[in-house]
Amino acid sequence: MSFIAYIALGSNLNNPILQIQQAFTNLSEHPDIDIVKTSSLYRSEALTLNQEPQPDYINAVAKITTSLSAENLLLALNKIENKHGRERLQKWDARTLDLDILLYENIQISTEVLTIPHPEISKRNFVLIPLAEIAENLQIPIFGQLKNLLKTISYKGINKI
Ligand code: ROI
Repeated sequence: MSFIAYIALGSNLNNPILQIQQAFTNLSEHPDIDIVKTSSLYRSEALTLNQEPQPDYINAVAKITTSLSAENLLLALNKIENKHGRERLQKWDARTLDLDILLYENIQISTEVLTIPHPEISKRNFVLIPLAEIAENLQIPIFGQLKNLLKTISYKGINKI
């Protein structure tokens, strides 16, 4: 069986452009993951808690197919993050690499470790704008049409690179 999923990539430490490019390579080299499409890379102002300053992020998204369950896909993504020296300090800290499952088929899951669709998907321009580049007609469980979500976000502070 092969399942469609969308992954968000983000980095704002240690050469973020290279981190994202290498993460695409890591995903494509995984035996149970195939990349179908990748978005451009975007430079985006950090969204932070209490506007504490952080370096800009590089963000992108990928459409993949995988034989892994959502839980095992998360474990595979965590392994790739760890290869990139990701340290889990605090939720809103700067990071070398963040890989989030945005969507997995049309499932809805909410456990301690995994919530799909990603709960912040509808608010984040650095997710929705690259997603629109590769899947403009996407229908997102709970949140609705991507096209409608795009009408509600700011286009400031994000640039395709
Ligand atoms: N801000 C931007 N612009 N991009 C991210 O990927 C990102 N990731 C995060 C927080 C700290 C919420 N801010 C971000 O985890």
